[in-house]
Amino acid sequence: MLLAVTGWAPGVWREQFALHAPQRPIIEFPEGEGNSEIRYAVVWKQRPGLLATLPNLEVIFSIGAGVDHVFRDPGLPDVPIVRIVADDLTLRMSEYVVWQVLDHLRQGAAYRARQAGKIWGELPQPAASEITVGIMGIGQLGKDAAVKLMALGFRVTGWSRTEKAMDGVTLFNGRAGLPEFLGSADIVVVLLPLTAQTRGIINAEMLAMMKRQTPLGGPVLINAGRGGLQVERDLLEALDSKRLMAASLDVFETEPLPADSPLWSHPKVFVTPHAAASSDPRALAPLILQQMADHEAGKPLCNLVDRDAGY
Ligand code: NDP
Ligand code: OXD
Repeated sequence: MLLAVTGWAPGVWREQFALHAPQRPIIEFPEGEGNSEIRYAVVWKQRPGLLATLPNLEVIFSIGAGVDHVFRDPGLPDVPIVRIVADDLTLRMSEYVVWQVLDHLRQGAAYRARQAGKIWGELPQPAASEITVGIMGIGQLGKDAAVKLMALGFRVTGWSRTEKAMDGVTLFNGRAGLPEFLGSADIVVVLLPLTAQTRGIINAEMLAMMKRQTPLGGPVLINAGRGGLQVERDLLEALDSKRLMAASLDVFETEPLPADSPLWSHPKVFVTPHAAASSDPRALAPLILQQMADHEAGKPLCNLVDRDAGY
């Protein structure tokens, strides 16, 4: 297999693959170009053009759930692309979503500011049952977050590309369903993939569709999908004009977030460094290896990416 992982320490992936499948030779980028023995490429932000040089490549494995980084390569060979769908990753994302939703519900930012000023005083405390959390992109990650939020008493809605059903969750789909979805959510959690259809979707037009009055004092946005989904200029404008009450952002138009971005120090923004749900090689390398073994045993690959849809 070729390990073509950039922008992420590849060493720990190599260690885990070697530990669980010592019989599988691993070639690590920048080696491997043109190598006819490579059957599998395990990638994160692979160098564009690299995979097209591998004449016997059978499968591309993304070490993340998102595959926009794979599609950045205009010369991508026409072989199946497998992405990560794994309990370990899903649980981490649900932790992040629940953490942020609860922080907004319980006014974490306001209490931290009060503590800094040694101010004793209780703030209004809306109940979870008064809050509707709208999950924009209710796929593998969004569905699990929905279940966990409902267990805490939140009302949950979801928005997807295709029509779906989920117990206890009011679902909307397509562009036609967007205004009602946004207009009924107090907190919007974005867990969309970055595709040609979703790029820049968090823009002034979308922010204007969000609910005006909420029990939290205004609508809240949480984006852990991809930075390319958001137009940061529009987000800042919505925050500064009080159209948006607060935002938790894990992903950014440019990563790492540049030091001069106003988002770093904005009082209404909570920043994490694309860390909502880390891919843990200890949990995920064995799953990738299992798929290779299944493929060699003639079984179908799971978690395949739909090239036309882009996710
Ligand atoms: P899924 O493919 O399982 O779910 C994606 C959801 O988005 C689906 O509900 C899908 O609709 C919906 N969707 C896609 N395109 C559109 C569209 N044009 N309009 C409306 N809805 C749309 O992906 P996952 O849940 O596994 O992951 C989601 C994303 O989370 C990843 O692509 C990645 O970008 C991000 N991520 C971020 C991490 C982080 O640490 N910040 C970690 C892991 C993932 P439908 O159900 O109809 O297909
Ligand atoms: C992913 C990510 O897509 O970590 O899995 O961003």
